[in-house]
Amino acid sequence: VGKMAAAMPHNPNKQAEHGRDKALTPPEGASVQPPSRDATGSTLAEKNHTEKYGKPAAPGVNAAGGSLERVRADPEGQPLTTNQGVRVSDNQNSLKAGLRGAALLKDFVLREKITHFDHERIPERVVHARGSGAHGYFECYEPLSSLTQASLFAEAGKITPVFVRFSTVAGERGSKDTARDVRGFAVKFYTDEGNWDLVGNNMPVFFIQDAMKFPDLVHAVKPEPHHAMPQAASAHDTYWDFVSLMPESTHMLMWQMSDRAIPRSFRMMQGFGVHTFRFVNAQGESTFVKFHWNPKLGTHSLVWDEAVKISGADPDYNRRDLWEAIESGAYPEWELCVQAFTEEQAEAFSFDVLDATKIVPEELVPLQPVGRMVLNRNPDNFFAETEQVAFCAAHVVPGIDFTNDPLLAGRIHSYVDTQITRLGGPNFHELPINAPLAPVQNNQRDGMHRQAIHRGRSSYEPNSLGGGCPHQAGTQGFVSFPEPIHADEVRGKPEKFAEHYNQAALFYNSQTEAEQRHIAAAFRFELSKVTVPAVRRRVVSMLRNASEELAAEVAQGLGMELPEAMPRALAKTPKPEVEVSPALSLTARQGDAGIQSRQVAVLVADGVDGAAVWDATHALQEQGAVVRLVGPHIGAVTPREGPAIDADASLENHPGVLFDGVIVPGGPDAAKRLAADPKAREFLTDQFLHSKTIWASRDAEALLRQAGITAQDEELPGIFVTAKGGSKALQNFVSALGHHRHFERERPAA
Ligand code: HDD
Repeated sequence: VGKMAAAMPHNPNKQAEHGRDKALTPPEGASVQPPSRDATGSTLAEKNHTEKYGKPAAPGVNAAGGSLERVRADPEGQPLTTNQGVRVSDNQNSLKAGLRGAALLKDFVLREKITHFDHERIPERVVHARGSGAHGYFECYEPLSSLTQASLFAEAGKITPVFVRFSTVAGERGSKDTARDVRGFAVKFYTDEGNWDLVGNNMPVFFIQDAMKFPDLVHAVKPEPHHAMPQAASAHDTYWDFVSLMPESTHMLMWQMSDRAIPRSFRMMQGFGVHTFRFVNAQGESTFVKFHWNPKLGTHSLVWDEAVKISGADPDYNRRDLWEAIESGAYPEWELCVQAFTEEQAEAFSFDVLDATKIVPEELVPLQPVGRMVLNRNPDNFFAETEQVAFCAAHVVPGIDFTNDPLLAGRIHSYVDTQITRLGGPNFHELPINAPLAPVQNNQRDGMHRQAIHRGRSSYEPNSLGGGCPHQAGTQGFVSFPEPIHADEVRGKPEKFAEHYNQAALFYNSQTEAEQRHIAAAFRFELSKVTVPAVRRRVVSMLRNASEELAAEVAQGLGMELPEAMPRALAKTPKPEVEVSPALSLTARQGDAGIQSRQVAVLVADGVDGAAVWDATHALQEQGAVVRLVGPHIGAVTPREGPAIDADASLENHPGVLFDGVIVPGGPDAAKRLAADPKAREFLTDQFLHSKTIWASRDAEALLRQAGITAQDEELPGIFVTAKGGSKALQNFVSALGHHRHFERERPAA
């Protein structure tokens, strides 16, 4: 019997199992082989090693730390096993008492599999639940030792590995990418003196001044508690109720209602440390510092109508963009800049630098570039890396310290605390993505899921039984900046914190006309979703203190009388140093990358001018654009002459909102087919309304007219209608595409 069981371990009549052999075996050539994993990795992006990825842990380094290679699991050529490494013979059928009999309790293979599955989910982040991550490196330009002893800034050319996570704030883990929201911009630097997390946003200010209000803010913006709506949206009663009672939020509201809240790409947005931090040099001297990340591709955004449509067409829009750019080798890059200023300078400012609702205008303290960050590798596994990464505003390294910003103080507590629930215990620092490259040694012990195997008898300090180790590092370690303090313990705010409108006005007044129009439209949209008129009135009364023009426009858009301005907290408003700052407009940073990684659609249908399709496609690809051939359906399209064209996208699965520009090549038959297709018309209408670049053959005139593009419109910027193709026309298209959008032609109602 024993022998028989070994030869026929399952159903003795295995071949007869219903549908077994044919249904589960893909025909030859129809299965995808995993990429072969050689020493350099499997994908282009993987070939770019970072130290975190490529090297074994140094002796003495935390057992969980160091190289991620150590924990990578590749199934290639491997049999399926249980978690105990026992090979699984049959992954289709549970163990039963007879083919039609009851399942057996002793089926440990089934039970292990189901039990593990039952516990696959962990709690999502209470805010910033939806995010996308990438690996890369930071490179220091010049030694910054006069300002800071932080080792990552110690030498020109010094490389420090990083992991970055971008996120929306309010939406749940599965929510859309293009919600109107702040974007998180969190960077973990694995420096050789420990991890530094710069946990910032794509906006340089915050809604509130004191961490005491953070739970209130988040409760107000999240879906309302009784019916859990709306998802990933601030356009609802409780949010506007709260912010309208918190006039300190006015400045942040300007940013949040601006196009910055709907970035075209994570790769095209700025990042900010928000708070004022301290640099501390080796002599113990401190300088205040603000951190800025400026994207090489420039700052570019969507327009609202487009964002709304993208959320249906591709809810993963920003995540996909980041992933595909890195896979294709178009590595996103940012320059890190600092604004460094002394406490004495700060004393003289009309605002308080400890107030996170205020910026330090660049005109007051210029930006100093200190290094660059390149993201060059996608994570191997979303959960292990992007989901389990734990950022913490308290993670600083020698040379970087806090200030007394009361919002920052709460953060120093909150981030570690939240991981204990989210990641299930106090040892989350040992997860490979969180573990530092620097050695970890201390007497913290045990707890859920401990990985390190601590050796020796002593887990206390001082000790003599362990040779006194690990010993404290004295001045070689992190020394908190010894800020002198002479004060009473109070609950309250300094007086400058009470001025809420100067910088809201500064922001609004520094925007271009189109940006101002979009801000007014955003307030109108959001407040039109508010069902309580008193809340709408309170917001508009607040706006009057920032901009009468904006308040009037919003009031008109909401069909309401202009209310009285909200009383100000300060009797006398301090005069701001700067009243207009061009750097605050998105147009200030257009980037220098031309059309690299821009998405262009070439519309194709039977009868299209094949030569024109390929000329345009190849020329654009040469300049780094991503070209998709979009047809009425995917697959073969028959051109006027030449071989069939393989459309890789369709008007249905890739609508116009997913592209930065469109080309409609010649071919009267193709043009006629497209003009008769409502989806092609909508494609062009959206491209036109969203101020994108359009180049169409004269053959496509009927399509243009159907899309609402008149003969006069053809004269507008970013629209080219030509009888023939040719390099001049192509050049015009490329240079217009490089401008991103042509808001000059925007119709005010858009
Ligand atoms: Fe926060 C996550 C950024 C104020 C408490 N925050 C979180 C993330 C970012 C920020 C980017 C996501 C990190 C990731 O990708 O995992 N938060 C900010 C900025 C703030 C800010 C720029 C203001 C300047 N946050 C703030 C306050 C508190 C928190 C005042 C609490 C007192 N934040 C959290 C948190 C989160 C978080 C609850 C949720 C998940 C996590 O930490 O890991 O602890």
